[in-house]
Amino acid sequence: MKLDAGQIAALAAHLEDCELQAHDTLKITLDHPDMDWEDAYAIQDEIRRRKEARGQKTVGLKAGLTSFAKMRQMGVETPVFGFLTDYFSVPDGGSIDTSKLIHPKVEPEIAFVTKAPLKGPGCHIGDVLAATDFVIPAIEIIDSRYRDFKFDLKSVVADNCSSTRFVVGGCMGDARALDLRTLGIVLEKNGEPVAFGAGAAVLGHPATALAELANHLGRRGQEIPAGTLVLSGGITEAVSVQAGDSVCLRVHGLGSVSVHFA
Ligand code: OOG
Ligand code: MG
Repeated sequence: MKLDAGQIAALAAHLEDCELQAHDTLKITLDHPDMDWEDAYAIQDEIRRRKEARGQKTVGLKAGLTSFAKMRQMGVETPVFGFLTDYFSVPDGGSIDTSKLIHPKVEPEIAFVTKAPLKGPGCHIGDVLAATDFVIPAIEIIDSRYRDFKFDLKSVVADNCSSTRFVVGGCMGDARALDLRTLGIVLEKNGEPVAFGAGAAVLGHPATALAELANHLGRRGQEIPAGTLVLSGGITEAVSVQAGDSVCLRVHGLGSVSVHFA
């Protein structure tokens, strides 16, 4: 680690304040060019600790930058991992107040819910499928706290991977019966199809994202517990939204999930 405990705490407070007050900031690596991966995850962990200390519950985990479309869009090459807090969860068909957000974008995703713990190292797709209770369509809303979504990997990890809201809905799918690679998706904004894809866009198979998350946690002595909701990452590029927009994600055989921005 290159930062001390005081710097970690101050950067976590700064980034969380930006989230809670919906104002942007410059990427933190400009002032801390030497910060390393451990520092970045320590800042994210401190944001999680701050929320939990206020009584907010961590309700899920996420992998991000897992599709080539997302990696190309953001100019990065490695997946990143974050957490989901209780107030991020929006019901299917619900409404999101854009005045609480900076510059939201939506992502079509496949969410997994586990029924057994997943612990790396050595976790692979087979382990993930065996430990999956069901999969379900999800729209993730991301809102980088960095000006114009301009960041590098360490800055985005510290910022809890731009997490802000998520919606799950539609039908539960059985990962044993579905071919998640050919699972087709259509993302609609205001009734117009704006992005298309299939599960294979996420690291060849979306279960790989959970295997990589379990291996990442395993290196830190942690695991994905049983009963965890995990977002496996945007299948297509993220799409900007503003007040007045409605978004619907249709997933082949698993129905649809939608959300409105007010
Ligand atoms: C980082 C978060 C990316 C995904 O699904 O790829 C993410 C960002 O692009 O701001 O959640
Ligand atoms: Mg995402």
